[in-house]
Amino acid sequence: MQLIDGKATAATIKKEIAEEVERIVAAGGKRPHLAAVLVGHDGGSETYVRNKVKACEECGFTSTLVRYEADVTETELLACIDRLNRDADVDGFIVQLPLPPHIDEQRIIEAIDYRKDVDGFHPVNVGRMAIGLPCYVSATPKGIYELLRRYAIPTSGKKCVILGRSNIVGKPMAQLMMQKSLGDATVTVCHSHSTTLKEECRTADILIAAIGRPGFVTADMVKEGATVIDVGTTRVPDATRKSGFRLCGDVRFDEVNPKCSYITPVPGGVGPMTICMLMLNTLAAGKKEYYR
Ligand code: L34
Repeated sequence: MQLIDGKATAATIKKEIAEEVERIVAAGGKRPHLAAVLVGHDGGSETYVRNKVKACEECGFTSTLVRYEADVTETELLACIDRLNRDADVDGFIVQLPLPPHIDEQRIIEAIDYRKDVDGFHPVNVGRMAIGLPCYVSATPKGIYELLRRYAIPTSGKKCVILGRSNIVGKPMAQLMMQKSLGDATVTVCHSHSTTLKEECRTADILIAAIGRPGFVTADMVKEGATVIDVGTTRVPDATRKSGFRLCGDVRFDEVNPKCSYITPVPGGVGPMTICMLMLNTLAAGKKEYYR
């Protein structure tokens, strides 16, 4: 059981990005600029956005953080998106999810200019990715794909089981893993209505857990020698910690670890790669790699 070190891999990639940015700037080009919109004070979102701003600094990007209280109106938020869409200095931006329940998330996502949608959540990017055209690919699936590639874990012809069908992880992950010349895997997606979930998991060469249920994947669900990717980062109350909580993955690491050939830890696995892939998408936005 080799540990897949997402934190170290992300650090390597951020260094590569920083070097490219300095080359671009030295040649008279523009420093990439990422803006992030954060609504309210959700603990997880605060941490993730803080890490994104910090990653921008490490990569040599310009960053802007736009903050709103949780009672911001949808109209105000749409006006903010309109400003960012038209701001020529901003190459890409994200609106951190989840949003408060009175705001229509899908409406917000569709208001973002798809050419600046470095999260890859806009239907244009989702659709282009589904048919294999150049586009922004959402950061978590892209980060997982990159980890598999950098650890030389074969995917072609392998059985890949994905737990969860969310728009930001499960669905795009399935697309990448089945895509010709990318994953080339045989993909099964299981979710809350699946009746043979455990049996499916046991057949997986690559098991990707993205359901947000701490400790859901137990040793009896994992095939000997499988690769296990844990996307879960649920905050579980823990009185022994200074913060009052600990991060808990979807996989019972201690019992699953001995069975598999590769496994990602939580924290330090998929999370840092998510942020790093957002940086890669922002670099592409700065270079106008996909869209003019
Ligand atoms: N718009 N909303 C938008 N884009 C995204 O890409 C996200 N996501 C998900 C939630 N909402 C979003 C993130 O940024 C999840 N996510 C995310 C990003 C980073 C980390 C986890 C989730 C992360 O850095 N995890 C660290 C631990 C951080 C901590 O201490 O809590 C890790 O090592 O797993």
